[in-house]
Amino acid sequence: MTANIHNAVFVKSAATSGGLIHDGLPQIVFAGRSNVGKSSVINCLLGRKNFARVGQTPGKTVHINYFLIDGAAYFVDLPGYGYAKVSKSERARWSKLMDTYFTGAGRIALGVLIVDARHKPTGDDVIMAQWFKSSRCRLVVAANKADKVKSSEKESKLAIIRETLDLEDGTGLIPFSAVKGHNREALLAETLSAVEQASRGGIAGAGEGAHDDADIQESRLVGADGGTHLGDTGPDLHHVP
Ligand SMILES: Nc1nc2c(ncn2[C@@H]2O[C@H](COP(=O)(O)OP(=O)(O)OP(=O)(O)O)[C@@H](O)[C@H]2O)c(=O)[nH]1
Ligand SMILES: [Mg+2]
Repeated sequence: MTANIHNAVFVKSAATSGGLIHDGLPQIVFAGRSNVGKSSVINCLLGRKNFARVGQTPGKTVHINYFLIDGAAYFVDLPGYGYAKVSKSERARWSKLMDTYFTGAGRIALGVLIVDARHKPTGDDVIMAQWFKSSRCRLVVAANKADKVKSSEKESKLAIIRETLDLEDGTGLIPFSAVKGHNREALLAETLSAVEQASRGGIAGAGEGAHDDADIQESRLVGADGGTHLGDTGPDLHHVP
């Protein structure tokens, strides 16, 4: 049975690791830089306006927001990373939250990494892609704001994104526009198929306990305070060699 995408309800906003949901339902996780359009992509997929909140100001989504889709799966809107104007304590809070989310929380049925179609992915994007790969979940990359890229430049921009993120041949890279709805059907199909697969009990090696600890250790991030964190949302990320 395909989940009804129009039956979506906001469930909760988690500000601390204690608030994370681990109820066994599959989770579709949307990650990306601050202001890249994560909330807009969710709204676009759900066919709703301003359901997940969208802001002109980067850093609008500062908590992990959960939306329940037809009682069958969650869409998870992660706080954006890479926004400079964030206090150190706030950054540390985000880091801890993301670290807990990726290392132990929930069944990630599909990671949707959203990057900017116009630009080469940042170092933080590369690290986030590594984290999804380490989680062994299905991954799809949406190159959002494709409406701002000239058609003559689309292919070369996509090639740069694929190369920089070192995507496997089988990993989907979808040029997307949350504003125009461009390729909404393609991303939706990927999402619904991941939900179906997860509901049948096969999350393609992902989910709790399926992380490859060695891989994760390799790509662990450190925050500004030097502690080991995943997904420090600020600009002071370093890849631990
Ligand atoms: N042109 C264009 N603008 C977009 C697109 N998607 C989002 N935007 C704009 O980009 C800005 C940020 O969008 P959000 O959806 O709030 O981005 P976000 O990634 O959720 O941001 P944070 O919650 O701060 O991490 C808004 O002004 C959107 O209208 C798109 O496909 N094309
Ligand atoms: Mg947002």
